[in-house]
Amino acid sequence: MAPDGTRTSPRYGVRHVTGAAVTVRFFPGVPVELVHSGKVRELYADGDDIVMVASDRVSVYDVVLPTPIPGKGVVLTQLSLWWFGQLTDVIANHVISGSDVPAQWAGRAIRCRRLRMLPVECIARGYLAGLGLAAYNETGTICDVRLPPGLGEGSRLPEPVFTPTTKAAAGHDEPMTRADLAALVGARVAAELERVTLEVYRRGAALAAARGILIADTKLEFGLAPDGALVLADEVLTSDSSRFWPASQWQPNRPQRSLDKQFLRDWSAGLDWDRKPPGPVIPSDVVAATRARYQELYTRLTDRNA
Ligand code: Q0Z
Repeated sequence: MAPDGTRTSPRYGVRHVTGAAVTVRFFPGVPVELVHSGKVRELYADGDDIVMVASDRVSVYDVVLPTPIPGKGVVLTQLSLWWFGQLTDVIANHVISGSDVPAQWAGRAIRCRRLRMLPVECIARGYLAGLGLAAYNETGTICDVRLPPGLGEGSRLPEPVFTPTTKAAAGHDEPMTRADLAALVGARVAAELERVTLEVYRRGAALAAARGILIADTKLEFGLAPDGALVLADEVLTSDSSRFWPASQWQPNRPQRSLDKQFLRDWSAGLDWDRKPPGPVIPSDVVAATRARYQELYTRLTDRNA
């Protein structure tokens, strides 16, 4: 604690001081406490802020592979920051800083406002794939929206649709109806989530389409600020939250080629692997090709060098 008793910023020093209590919460090299570890990212608490850190880990068929893709964490973090910046007129976001982060995570961490997260994944779909395709094939609908008959894998939808799902602590996320969503977050917030999710998707998809990239779908997460305002959180329009397809290769009624992971999928499909953990070690040529695809995605979307 400083001699005058003021609170020290809990950034990268040694102590976190609140009033008279001194909480030593740092250990060398990792100045913040881990609060959540995901498949490819970690979430840390730093005082009142949270720091989201993207690793270079990659998953195929939902299995994290033992070999990292160097640069993936930086590219996806920079892409997410860029999208947040493109979307500020649509919705406020949780970003405090992409640079005020511990040095060992430079480029792949974002300091964020800690929000009260809404327990829902807000998905917008412009094309049929994944769980949206499965729901359509079973019922002709997705989240109580009836779709025209005759659509197939990869089909473009007449209009983008909002398909929220529950965030299951364990197991698979379940589709929700609009009534489910309203019961969970209230009618006003539910309507706002739908409007903003579709607007983010439309803006992203239009921008990407002008650069030869189709965004099939995207998953957003939102939180509430202390004043009740809805805030866009987590990551935005990255390849870990969205399906990116090269427009030049799009053809309905078949699985689409993924802009970034196709090398990994093609390579792993040729292995004698049951798609269960542990995943196979990735050979260096496949690492290099995958890395180049992530960089190409970033450069094509943002016009910046990766
Ligand atoms: C994000 C997640 C990750 C694992 C919680 N601004 C925020 N305030 C409070 N909580 C979150 C956020 Cl973004 C929050 N997640 C998702 C991110 C690793 C899980 F990096 N969970």
